[in-house]
Amino acid sequence: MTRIGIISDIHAHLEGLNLALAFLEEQAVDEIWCAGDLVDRGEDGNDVVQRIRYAQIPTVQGNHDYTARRTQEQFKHDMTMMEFLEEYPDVSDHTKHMLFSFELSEINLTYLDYLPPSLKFERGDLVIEMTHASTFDRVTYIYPTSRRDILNQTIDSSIADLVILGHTHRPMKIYRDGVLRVINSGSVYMNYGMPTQSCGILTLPEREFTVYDLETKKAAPVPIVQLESKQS
Ligand SMILES: [Mn+2]
Repeated sequence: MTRIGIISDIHAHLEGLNLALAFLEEQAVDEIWCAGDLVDRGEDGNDVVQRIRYAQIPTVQGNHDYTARRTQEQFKHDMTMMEFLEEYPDVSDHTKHMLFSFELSEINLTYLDYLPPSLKFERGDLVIEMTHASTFDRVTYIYPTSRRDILNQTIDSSIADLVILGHTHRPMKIYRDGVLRVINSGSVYMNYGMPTQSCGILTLPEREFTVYDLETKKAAPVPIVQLESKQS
């Protein structure tokens, strides 16, 4: 039996990342994988990227990781922003941190640039694909409430037996014909809904997936979708 800790959407919040890593260490998982979006929104972009780098956690490139270098370059040349800061030097620390949160070191930017959009793992007889948004593009949000054909497309666009997604900040489990096919562990820093902070543990070869509330350290109920193969 292998237990894999799944984390996602850290968005420059070191506290959330540390909480998740401490919890998964406590749970003695065999591996930890990350479904992307290490940066933007929070203040700890450099610390988060460095922690993931040093721990050598297999990570895919989220949309925020993909645009990090461009965002930073644009900001440097954004005269309105620079003038704004000159004009209002006493802007709150929080706002300043938000504006400067994408000041990432060159080595961290390079790390983000070279993250793969998708990773495939083989564990026993199972192939598992991890990607940030969807299996067919890099932007679409896959929700439990998404149209059924979109959910089916998510499964059929991958050769994998099981797909791991992030991006929505909403944990979910999608089954087709009673078999677990798509999972999302939610965000370690802020979910839209309950639990507010979460990570997951995937157990193989059983294909069991449990989402944990990082505040209570307890298993959390998550939306489940049951699909049926199309009748031919
Ligand atoms: Mn995202």
